[in-house]
Amino acid sequence: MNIIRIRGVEFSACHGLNNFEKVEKQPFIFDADVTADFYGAAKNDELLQTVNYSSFCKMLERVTLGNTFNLIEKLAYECAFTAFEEFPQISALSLTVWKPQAPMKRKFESVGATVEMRREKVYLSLGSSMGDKKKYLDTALEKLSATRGVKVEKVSEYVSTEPYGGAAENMFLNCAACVSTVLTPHALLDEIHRIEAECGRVRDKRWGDRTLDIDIIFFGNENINDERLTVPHRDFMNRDFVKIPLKSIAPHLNF
Ligand code: A4P
Ligand code: MG
Repeated sequence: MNIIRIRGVEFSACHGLNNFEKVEKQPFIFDADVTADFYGAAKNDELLQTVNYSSFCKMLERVTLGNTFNLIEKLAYECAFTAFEEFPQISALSLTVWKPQAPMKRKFESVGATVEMRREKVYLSLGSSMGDKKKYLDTALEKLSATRGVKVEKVSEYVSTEPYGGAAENMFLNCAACVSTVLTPHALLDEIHRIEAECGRVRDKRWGDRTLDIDIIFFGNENINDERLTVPHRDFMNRDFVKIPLKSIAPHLNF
């Protein structure tokens, strides 16, 4: 693993819940551990093949000085999202924002917020069996693309499939998508539920007809089994409408 370490980068800026903090500058200090494969850069002694720490600090400065947020949590997230958007070489990031002069009537050294993010490859299965099915799949993919921290990398052809499971009556239109994301699995699930709701999804009958259904099939190499999420998807091996589109965009996947 290769990590570029940045410590103590300081800017004077206006962030805080109190009104006076929105106009009076105070110091914000950043520490970052930037994970990026810089073997090529080391081998060739070539800056273009790594994350330029000076450009990274300029990005921190632009986000910090260009906004006024209530919370250091928000500032940390904004910087982390922007880092992944602007530096494709970054695979993981730990970023801390310190606020040593936070208005607290007690003696303290500093307060800080740390965001840890990792870029993961995720495979999704999308399906629609009501209304303008193609439009629902198109809209879902647009909404996924517009979601902060999510990038749609590849989408399969749309395929018309027989209803599976017994409860649905209509034919489905299905596709698979590969997305890269820095969201956690549960945060991505929340965004998926938002997109389903915005596309008029009503949760009534299990396996019933629906305007839009998005299932997470794989999330990196993660195995998750809790009350909200089972990954890999618990039933995908029995579903050709998932496996065939998925194989078409990711023939390397072993299942
Ligand atoms: N959940 C757990 N794991 C996951 C996961 N990996 N991805 C939870 C997404 N959600 C996951 O799902 C119920 C709950 O499952 C979610 O709240 C989430 O927390 P849901 O979408 O609300 O309910 P559902 O879709 O009615 O039930 P279920 O069991 O998820 O149905 P499926 O498995 O999605 O099947 N036939 C064809 N030809 N094509 C289809 O696309 N789809 C279904 C739905 C049935 N038949 C079909 C198709
Ligand atoms: Mg579902």
